[in-house]
Amino acid sequence: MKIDVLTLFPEMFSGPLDVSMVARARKAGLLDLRIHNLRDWTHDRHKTVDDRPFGGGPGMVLKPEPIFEAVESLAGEKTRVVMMAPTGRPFTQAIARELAVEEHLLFLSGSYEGYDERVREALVDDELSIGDYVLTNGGLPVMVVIDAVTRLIPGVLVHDESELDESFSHGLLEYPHYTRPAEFRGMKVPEVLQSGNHAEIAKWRAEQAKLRTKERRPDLM
Ligand code: JCQ
Repeated sequence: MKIDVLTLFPEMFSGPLDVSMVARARKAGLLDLRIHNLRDWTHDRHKTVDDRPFGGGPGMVLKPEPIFEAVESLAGEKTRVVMMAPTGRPFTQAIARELAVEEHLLFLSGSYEGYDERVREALVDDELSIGDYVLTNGGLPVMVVIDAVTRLIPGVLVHDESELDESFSHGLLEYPHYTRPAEFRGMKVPEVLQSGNHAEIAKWRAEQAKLRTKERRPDLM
């Protein structure tokens, strides 16, 4: 898969995408990830990317020209253009699965008061939100989506069962996990997990997942 990111803060992207599974996917050639500075598509001395809003009011708006030029130079026939913004539709595991089968994604990472509306109208296929809060720019949301999508690219996840097992894949929160020691500072691992009875263990885990979901995320049930 190829992923391009268009941002005003390319420095933000070194670190999170250079470690763990995303780094491995890149090194294995399963993910070709490129970060681009929007200012590279400006033509004036000051590399201007924003301007005052028509109609007045506070804040600045990202002007359309550099974004149109950037998207036209980076996007092809098969590109899905994704914009991150609090006004987008909520990003979910189902959307991550959808994006993971695309050939080419191009992310627009917004900032200030956002984009000139004509960018949305003419260029954007998907506007996504990672939650109901406002960040200073779309860098972190873009990295969240890239992380969630990368682990679903065929060949990236080595334990292919873990995706099936995990929270949200079956619509419930995950059951509790334990490892050794069987007793730690007086806190004991549930007896059933040490019983070796796989049917009982599966039953206990299913119950726990349901209980947890009912308690913490009734909206998922
Ligand atoms: C994404 N939840 C919050 C901030 C404007 C495109 O316009 C803007 C984008 C941002 C960054 O994204 C978020 C966000 N999901 O704040 C302001």
